[in-house]
Amino acid sequence: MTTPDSYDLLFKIVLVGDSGVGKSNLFSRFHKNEFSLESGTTLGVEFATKTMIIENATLKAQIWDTCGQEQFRALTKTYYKKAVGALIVYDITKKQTFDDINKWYQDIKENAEEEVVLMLVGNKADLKHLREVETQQAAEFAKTKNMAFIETSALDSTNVETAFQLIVQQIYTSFQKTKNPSQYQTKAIGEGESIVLKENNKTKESRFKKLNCCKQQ
Ligand SMILES: Nc1nc2c(ncn2[C@@H]2O[C@H](COP(=O)(O)OP(=O)(O)O)[C@@H](O)[C@H]2O)c(=O)[nH]1
Ligand SMILES: [Mg+2]
Repeated sequence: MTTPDSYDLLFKIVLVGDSGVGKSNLFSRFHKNEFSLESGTTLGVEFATKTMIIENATLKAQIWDTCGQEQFRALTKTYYKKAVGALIVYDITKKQTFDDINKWYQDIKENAEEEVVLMLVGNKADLKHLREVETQQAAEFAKTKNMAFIETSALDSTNVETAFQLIVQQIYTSFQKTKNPSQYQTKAIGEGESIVLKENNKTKESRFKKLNCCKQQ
């Protein structure tokens, strides 16, 4: 019998991007279907995990959110360590956050696993009347960097589940082709230290670990 804890592979995926683009809301929309109008709230959570079944394999996505330290461009090495996927998020209503994608891209390339799968995410797609970054422009940019691209809204839920599903699918495809499977051995991260805070229908597969990601390295 399959329990929430039995899985074939665990993939660490990090959220990066400028402060205020909606990373924490994408995170909470994904793992507990919640949205908050408050900005910059620290949830006291370092990562959440969710189990997905893709091509008969039970995959566990371990999604990491920052705790605001991206304001200082100070994401720690621990944050990127062993990440095999990254969602680089910008705000479609703020051109600057799109221009800053390059620096996040560099950061990931320098600190995450070599074959990290990247996805460019244009969030706040519900705010169409305030749009500053055209879909076409972002799609073309993503192509030049070999990244998938999607527009989301954490507010109305558009494409949030899809974004996470697509990246997990891509990581799995990449895993199946890799000559270096050891980089996917993320089972050790946090395992045994996690505690289940809630166990209801919505969150029964989400597990949380006590916050310590803001510690300076
Ligand atoms: N309209 C709209 N607002 C959003 C969306 N996602 C986040 N926000 C708002 O943007 C602000 C910053 O969100 P937050 O998740 O804290 O951003 P973070 O700093 O990247 O983690 C908050 O006021 C959110 O309510 C979205 O998809 N649509
Ligand atoms: Mg945040």
